[in-house]
Amino acid sequence: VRLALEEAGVEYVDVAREPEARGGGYPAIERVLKGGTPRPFAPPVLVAGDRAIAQTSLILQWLAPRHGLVQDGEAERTAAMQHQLTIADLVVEAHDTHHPIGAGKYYEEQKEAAALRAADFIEHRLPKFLGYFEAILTAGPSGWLIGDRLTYPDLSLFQTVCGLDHAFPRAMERLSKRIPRCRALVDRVAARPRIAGYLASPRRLDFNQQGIFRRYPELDLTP
Ligand SMILES: N[C@@H](CCC(=O)N[C@@H](CS)C(=O)NCC(=O)O)C(=O)O
Repeated sequence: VRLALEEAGVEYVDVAREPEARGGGYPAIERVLKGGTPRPFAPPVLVAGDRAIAQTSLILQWLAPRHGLVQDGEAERTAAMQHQLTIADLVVEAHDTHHPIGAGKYYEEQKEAAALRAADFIEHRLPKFLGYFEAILTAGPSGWLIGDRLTYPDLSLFQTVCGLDHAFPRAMERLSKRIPRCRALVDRVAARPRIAGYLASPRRLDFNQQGIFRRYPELDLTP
């Protein structure tokens, strides 16, 4: 969501990262989660005017036509949402490598299952998902997922590949030669002037051990 706002050059306030004294932080998240119709289940939530929209894919679908991040045609918009939802599936599976039993339990309570799940993810699911996007990029001449310019699922694929590089550096290194077009897309997104400025700024959050893409070396390929 941040990448879409940054690429579009939209001003926004990342309320969770504002100090509580300025109306931000956890109380601000709680306020947003209690408001809205329907009430959101979980962050992220985009508040725009009197609207509060939850679910990453829906937020992106709502933002994209307003900020030139998707083409006008129905076929292109459907393709964008299809790619976005496939990326969302991949993100859930990446998360489940470290939390295969319960999202509410600590990683340390599910390490054995996590090792099995991560091994299967690395051997089968990761190459299948990224191989799929590689094939989509190979089928078109532009190097973007849809048509001849960047759309919001390109940003999401960028974020996901960066996250996977962080979480599974050895597995991603091994896979890299089989996904040159995904790699080129990542470089191309990172070089967009607004995105480059964002990535170099304090607004960009580092990957960390509380997020979706966590680095547990024991879950990566053995060296
Ligand atoms: N499918 C949702 C997932 C949202 C999500 O998992 N949010 C996390 C924080 S980033 C959360 O607070 N989850 C609470 C929960 O699942 O109980 C999306 O893409 O926005």
